[in-house]
Amino acid sequence: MPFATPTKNNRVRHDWSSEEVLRLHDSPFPDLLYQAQTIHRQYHNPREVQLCTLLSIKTGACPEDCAYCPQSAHHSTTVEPEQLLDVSQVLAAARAARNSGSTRFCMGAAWREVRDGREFDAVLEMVRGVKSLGLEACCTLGMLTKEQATRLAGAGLSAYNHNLDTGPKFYESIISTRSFEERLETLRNVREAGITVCCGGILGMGESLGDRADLLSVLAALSPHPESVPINALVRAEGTPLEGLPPLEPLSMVRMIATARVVLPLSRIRLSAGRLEMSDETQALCFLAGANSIFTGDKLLTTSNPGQDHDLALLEKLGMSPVTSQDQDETIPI
Ligand code: SAM
Ligand code: DTB
Ligand code: SF4
Repeated sequence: MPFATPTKNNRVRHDWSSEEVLRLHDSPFPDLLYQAQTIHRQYHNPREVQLCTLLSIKTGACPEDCAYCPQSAHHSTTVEPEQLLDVSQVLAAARAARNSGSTRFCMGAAWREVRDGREFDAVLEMVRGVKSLGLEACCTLGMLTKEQATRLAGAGLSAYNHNLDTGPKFYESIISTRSFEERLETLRNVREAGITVCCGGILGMGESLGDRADLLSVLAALSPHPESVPINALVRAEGTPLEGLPPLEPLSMVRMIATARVVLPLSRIRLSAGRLEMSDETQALCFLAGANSIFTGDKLLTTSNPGQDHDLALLEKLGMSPVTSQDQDETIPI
């Protein structure tokens, strides 16, 4: 198989067609992995993994109807809704995350969008506090206006997570209350405010391989590329419409990560939700394919995650290590 070209004139590409991405994705596994590894080693240290810690700062009762999400008020799940946490509670969790080796702390709220007022002011305070601990601060709060993005940037926010989740054609079968175009609009607001972009998707929701290729093609068209790209395996949460779907075939996660690595050569690819159901061997293959970030800690937002001890032991077994210093939060050139 001829090598796909991730760069042209040394610049990352923004013109990946979905067909081209799909061809790459479906190429023989040894060729795909070789190509992904070659690119990974060109732009990243293959032995390093970024550790990020998540905290749900406002849980449940979300007005959106995302079919995968245990926090949607449209589904009857085991998640108990909670008010916004206090700044002090959040900062205590951030300090603990830092002390156990995380370099990025990500705060998630089950909101459709940010509303100005007391709660947003508290979130800005959390961002300032997390930064002052020497951590990268990330938020995922739903839709943002340009002004809100600017205020978050002013508080020192390093990154904003806002996932496209899947390709534009499949999107409408998963979420009806917010559109793909609205997601892109928030991503533009984040970028214009000078905050780095964290944007990815979920595998295993019943999408086709073409939908996965569509997602990567849309991500590649963003300029600059998102600095972080979380690839989640669906956590089949009880009470959600997707709870009965079959588990994701492990090698399809490896293929998606390898394809993302080639198409988005400079981005950090995060092996995100779903690791609890993944063997160490699958995770090792994901690292070989170019994943260089994970969420650590016992909990994601509302569901379980492998414990930090297990993750550190796995990295050690593989001769790999956590990133120790902060990234420079650099924006990807072009
Ligand atoms: N409400 C905000 C939003 O949707 O942007 C922020 C929080 S939301 C929980 C963040 C992301 O978590 C979603 O975009 C989705 O990609 C991911 N997510 C939620 N539930 C999931 C699940 N059951 N399995 C995998 N990923 C999930
Ligand atoms: C992302 O892509 N995955 C994280 C983070 N960004 C916010 C969230 C995963 C959530 C999994 C389901 C839960 O724990 O509620
Ligand atoms: Fe709400 Fe975000 Fe969950 Fe959708 S993914 S229901 S917007 S918390």
